[in-house]
Amino acid sequence: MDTTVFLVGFVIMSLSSLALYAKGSKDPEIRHHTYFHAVVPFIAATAYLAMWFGVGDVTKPDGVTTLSARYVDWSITTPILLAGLITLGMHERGRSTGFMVSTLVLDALMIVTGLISSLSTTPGTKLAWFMWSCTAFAGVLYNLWVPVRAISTAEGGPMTKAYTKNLTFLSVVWFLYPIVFAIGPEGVKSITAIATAWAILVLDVIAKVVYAFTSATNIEKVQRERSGGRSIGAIMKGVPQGL
Ligand code: RET
Repeated sequence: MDTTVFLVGFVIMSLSSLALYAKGSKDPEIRHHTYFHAVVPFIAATAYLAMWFGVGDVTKPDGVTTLSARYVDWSITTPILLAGLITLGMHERGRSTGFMVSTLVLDALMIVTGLISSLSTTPGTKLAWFMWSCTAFAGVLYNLWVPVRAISTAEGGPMTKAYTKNLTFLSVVWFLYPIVFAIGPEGVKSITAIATAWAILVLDVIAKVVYAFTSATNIEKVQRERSGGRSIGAIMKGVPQGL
């Protein structure tokens, strides 16, 4: 079968995602719909890329091929479209779910396409999936650094400082993962598998454990500033039981 259709689908979907984001409303009252609608074609573009490369194609004995990437696409995009519609039906309560959904979806796509890059055997395919994973990663960082930070800054106060500190830490550490991947055996093979395993272990400890501690310290500092230097425990002691 001529697979050009899938390449055309990939190009249309990725450009549409960009256009929907660029043209969509940034009005705080309705911009979550822009996020819902821009992330849907990004998912579809991922599925088309997969279909173009034949990832997930299952050919049955009768010769009929099931394109499983299409079903993965639909199983993620239909709930997002419904979430947008239901938010509208509920008179726009829970508006910030747009940022949450699009960031989490891009994050999941970053990991899945990274896995596909790792499993790919031809250099061109490997590079394409790596680049697409990096694109999803850029989307995650964009959401965190631009719209979510703008909301946080508009709110002001110590919580904004804590958000920016945690975000800076997370961005620097997460940035190192694709670099280790690229230079390791799954990429250009400049470092050995064991060196990669150690590097990822160090990153995992920093991203999970050190991040958890520093993030908790920043959040607790906010609570102390808000409650005039008293710890949450001390405040709760003065609160009548049952509240
Ligand atoms: C891959 C390879 C392809 C390109 C990119 C990647 C990014 C991975 C990241 C992983 C973060 C993992 C964390 C785990 C902690 O629990 C998949 C390596 C962009 C950012 C923080």
